[in-house]
Amino acid sequence: MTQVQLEVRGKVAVATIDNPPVNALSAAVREGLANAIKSANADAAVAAIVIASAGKAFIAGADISEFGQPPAPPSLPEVLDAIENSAKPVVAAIQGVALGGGLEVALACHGRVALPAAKLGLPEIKLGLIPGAGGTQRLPRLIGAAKGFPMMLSGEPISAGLALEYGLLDEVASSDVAAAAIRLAEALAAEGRRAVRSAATGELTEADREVFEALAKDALKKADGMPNVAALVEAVRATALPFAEGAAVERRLFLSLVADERSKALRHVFFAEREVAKVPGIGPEVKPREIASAAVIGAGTMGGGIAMCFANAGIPVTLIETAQAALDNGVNRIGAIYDISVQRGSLTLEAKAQRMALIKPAVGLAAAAGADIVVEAAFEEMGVKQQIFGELDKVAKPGAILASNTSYLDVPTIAAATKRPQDVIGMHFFSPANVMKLLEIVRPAGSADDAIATAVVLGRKLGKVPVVVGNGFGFVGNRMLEQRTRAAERLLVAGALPHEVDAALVGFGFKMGPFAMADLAGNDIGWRSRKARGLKAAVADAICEAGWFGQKTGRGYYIYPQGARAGQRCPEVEALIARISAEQGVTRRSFTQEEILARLLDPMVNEGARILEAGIAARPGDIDIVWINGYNWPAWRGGPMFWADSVGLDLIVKRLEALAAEIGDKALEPAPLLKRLAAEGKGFANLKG
Ligand code: T1G
Repeated sequence: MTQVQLEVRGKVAVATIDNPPVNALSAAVREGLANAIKSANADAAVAAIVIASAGKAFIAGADISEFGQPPAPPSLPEVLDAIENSAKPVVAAIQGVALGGGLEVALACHGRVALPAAKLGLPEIKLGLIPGAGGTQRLPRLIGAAKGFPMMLSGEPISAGLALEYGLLDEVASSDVAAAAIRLAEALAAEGRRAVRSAATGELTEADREVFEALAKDALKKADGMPNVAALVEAVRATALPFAEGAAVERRLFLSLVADERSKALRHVFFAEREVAKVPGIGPEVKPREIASAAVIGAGTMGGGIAMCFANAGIPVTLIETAQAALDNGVNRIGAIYDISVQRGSLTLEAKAQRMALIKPAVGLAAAAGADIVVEAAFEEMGVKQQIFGELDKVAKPGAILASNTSYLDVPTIAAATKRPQDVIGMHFFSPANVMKLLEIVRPAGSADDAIATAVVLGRKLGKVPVVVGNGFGFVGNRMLEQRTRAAERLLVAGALPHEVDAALVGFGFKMGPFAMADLAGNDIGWRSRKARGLKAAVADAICEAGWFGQKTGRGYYIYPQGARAGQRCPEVEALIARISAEQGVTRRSFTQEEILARLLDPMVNEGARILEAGIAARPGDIDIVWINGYNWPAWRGGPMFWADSVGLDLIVKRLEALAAEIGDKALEPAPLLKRLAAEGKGFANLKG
């Protein structure tokens, strides 16, 4: 079935794109559009043409899944040239989104009409690209670079109203956008004109160029090494050339970015973020439960942050503590956090008041009685959690979902404290809960499918990226983080210093390295957890035994003079590390940044393979999404499993085998799945969820 239907209404040929779900510009759509323009121009009864769409979007852009495939003709620029050079005027009828190539189609038209709710944008920058079908040439020529460049740099869509104001639209139609477009097309034909304002021939004024150059200078400073920002500047500058030459500059830059590893990683993340919403075994027939109210147990840092998530989403939430003083502290902390947003101008005082009004403080679990979902965020100790869930079982209403925010404890053991294990799940938020996007939804065997479906829908409503994970120590993120933490400790004993280890990860693209992160979070947290599990870490334990808990004590792995945020190297810590190496009979040696990176990340990838073997994560992409949204793995590196594929699993297997032999730790040997994929010359990408 062709994806572009052509019908003649009066003297106007209407080409309707129909390529569910979002009318991406597949090869069939491009061909259908080219044929529609050609046959409409050949039809003497036709005076003008309208490009319309079926479904919820005008056009969501080029078909991202086609990138990296051999190009299928006609190319999008060829189709757009056919539209622009059509002897008969072509008008775009825009409903829903006109994004990327979709807006570029509209820009090649001779007129543009949209519904009030339409959104128009060029988001290519978010995929590590730039517009590749004339957008960098036509948009500035139509609305100026002072407005066009920021639109392409942010990648954010604008409303139909603003687009009209900019001159990007000729009309906003209150309803029936196709009829309005037909009227405009007929008017252009009757006047013998082809374009309201042609996007290809508009010239930028000198003043406009000056504004653009200032914006470009600022953008280049903040580019963070991403090549597409410089490419965007170069392409927009090329609007000073004749259109065809400028378009050639844009195409060259675009094609080089399509081949860039960073863009490939961002395109992988685009699809992985959508795949993660598909939970194996839970289809659209599983209806989520209604969540009209919530309760949070525990008003500490996590509980308060979780309560804020509900309030921010407009869901009334009862915040419960065991004593009034702790409750007051929790509520005051929430108010103070909102005040920071008010001071920054990202929240109005009125909005703060509305959100605070949605948070109902209460002492005692009985206050959870009416809630549709209860999230427990109490002390990370199994006995405490079992006591709370046993109580909740008595007070919570039938059908309420009982979720624990535990970061690594066994959820079925918690569920066993109730008579309703099917309603008990994990909802692992990441600190600060009101900021971090990741939400691990722990799906223990025996949990009800609709409870999980509810948590996924609710997670998205709370503005999170929900990832359903299996029950198992540390679930996905913390289980892999533990591998990196152990690896970092081993590196210190073997000869590296904290700042060298941290520099390797910061150089890779993380915001902070493991030791700066530990100092920020508090070294005593890991110390308490290790003691509870009978684990040892010579350097980390010695740091804590000295009371060097990190920023909160003015020193940890680093020294923080006068509470400075950036730590300085600490000679006492480095002497302590050298002493521990000697005690362990280790002859210290230096490590390159590449060696440090491999020793930190390979064991994480290995643990990811074990997580996949155990079915704790459904897909490698889910693990990537966990690390990007929960631990600031740089999105343009694609996540740990994508990165492993880009390194080559055979090389990772070799490095792990050598490391395991050097350390004498069999746990570091490559997981069977990793060895199998490497032996088959495959990557994690070959595993389909
Ligand atoms: N290509 C291929 N598939 C796409 C797609 C696209 N551009 N956009 C969405 N999908 C799929 C998506 O994977 C999902 O699939 C389904 O559609 C619904 O998406 C030459 C080079 C349009 C706002 O970056 O922002 O044009 O999971 O869950 O929440 O210069 O999708 O159902 O199988 O996101 O309603 C530029 C990307 C491309 C826009 C709809 N365009 N898309 O959001 O649904 S590059 C973009 C979106 C380009 C040109 C350049 C959103 C949406 P499945 P969804 P949604």
